[in-house]
Amino acid sequence: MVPPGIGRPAYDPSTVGPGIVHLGLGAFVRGHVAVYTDDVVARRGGDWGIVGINLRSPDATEALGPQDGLYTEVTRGAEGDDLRVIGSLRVVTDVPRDPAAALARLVDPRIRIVSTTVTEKGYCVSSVTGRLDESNPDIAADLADPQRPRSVPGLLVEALKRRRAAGTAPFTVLSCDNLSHNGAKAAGVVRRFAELVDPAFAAFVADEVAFPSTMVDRITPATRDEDRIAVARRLGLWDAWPVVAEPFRQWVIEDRFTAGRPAWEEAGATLVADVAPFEVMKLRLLNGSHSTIAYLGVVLGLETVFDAFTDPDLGRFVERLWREDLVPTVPKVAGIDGTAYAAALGRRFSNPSIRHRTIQISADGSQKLPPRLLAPALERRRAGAEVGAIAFAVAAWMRFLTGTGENGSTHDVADPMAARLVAAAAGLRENPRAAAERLMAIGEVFDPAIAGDAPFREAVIAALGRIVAVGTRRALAEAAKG
Ligand code: CS2
Repeated sequence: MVPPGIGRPAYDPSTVGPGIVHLGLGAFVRGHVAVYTDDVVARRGGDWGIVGINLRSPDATEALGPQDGLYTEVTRGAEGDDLRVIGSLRVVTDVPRDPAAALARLVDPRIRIVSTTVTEKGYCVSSVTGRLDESNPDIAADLADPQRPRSVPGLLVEALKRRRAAGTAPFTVLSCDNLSHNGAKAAGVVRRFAELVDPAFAAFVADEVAFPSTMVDRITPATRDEDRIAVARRLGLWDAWPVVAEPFRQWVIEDRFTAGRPAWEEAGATLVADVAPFEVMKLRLLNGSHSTIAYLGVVLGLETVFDAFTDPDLGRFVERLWREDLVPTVPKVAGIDGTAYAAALGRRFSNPSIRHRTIQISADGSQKLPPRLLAPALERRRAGAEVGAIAFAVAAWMRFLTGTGENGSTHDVADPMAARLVAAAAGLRENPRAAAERLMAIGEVFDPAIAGDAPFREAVIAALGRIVAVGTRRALAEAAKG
């Protein structure tokens, strides 16, 4: 029994059939796609239940399986928590435990959409070629044994093939990851994988499978034990995996679905013909400043985004980064106002109750830097502008790669390329220029067009030199002034 004051599904979840498979069942999707879907099913009904599949870990199955997929969404504003039980997640499973069952879910004819939050690395794209990375161990394994896939492209292609063989229409692939042109990226890797296993089938994928792009946004930190305890107190029962998120949420979706979709617009989503301008705005202004806050925050011992953004030097530096280097790259099209968006971000980052840890956001910098900070740097340089703030942020990432903070603390460098990055950053204190040059020579992170731009290179080298010479705190205070 859900106590009064706590929201619950306005429908009987057990009667909702599956319509969506979601790959990558972390915190984010449960605070976003599943909430929008819960709203729509409550208003309109419809068999749009979500089957959540994790690709790597069985944690979600263990936590949510015994509670029939039900979990608590905690909307955490500055004034307190609003709790609501979400009913749209109907089934939870994972690939490691039962790969055949996961595949069977994707082949189920009732499934009309496969959405993903598999992070940047889940796409297995080579950042050098921009295409499917055939040397990625998961891709190589799936190419050798396509019927027992474990990568995202491998799973999608095998499922689509089996559907076609059974005369079932293909699902729409809905990427919800923080990548620029996420639909096109998903399409690229799936089509290439199909071409490698069966060229005739690749033509079918190209003609018949839709890959709309989306921009997703809601700050959703990893759930902590304190959150579980707070929820248990209010709910009167133990929820093994509630999700905590900020009040703000946004979803902009390209309206190209071949087999129908929930009326997500009724839950506040915006359906558009072209997501790209929204994606650019969000990836650069939100995620670009997030990464900056993360690297500076970890090095300076600032635990959360709130701690970091309300630090006067860091907050001021982020305002400069937005104003000088990032807002000018946001397209000026209808419905988009970079300055207003940045101002709203300032308020979101100042929510004291959201404990979003800088170390969490610091993960996977090699994947995150290119779309968030290096792409806008290149655009600005091509326009003849200086990019001093971005260069300082990039230097902060380099400083972070040393694995030690300013106060002698140590931290993890979590990154698929960690070994290479850490090796390139070795000796950074003795010779910052050489370390910056070694790092900028890594083509998987730095497009040669930006790494080869002398003013950008020199700005990064100078920023790192200053960080090493006077310490991150003083260098940041200087950089904040511009
Ligand atoms: C963050 C994002 O971890 C990160 O890299 O920048 O998860 C961010 O919180 C979301 O994109 C907000 O919508």
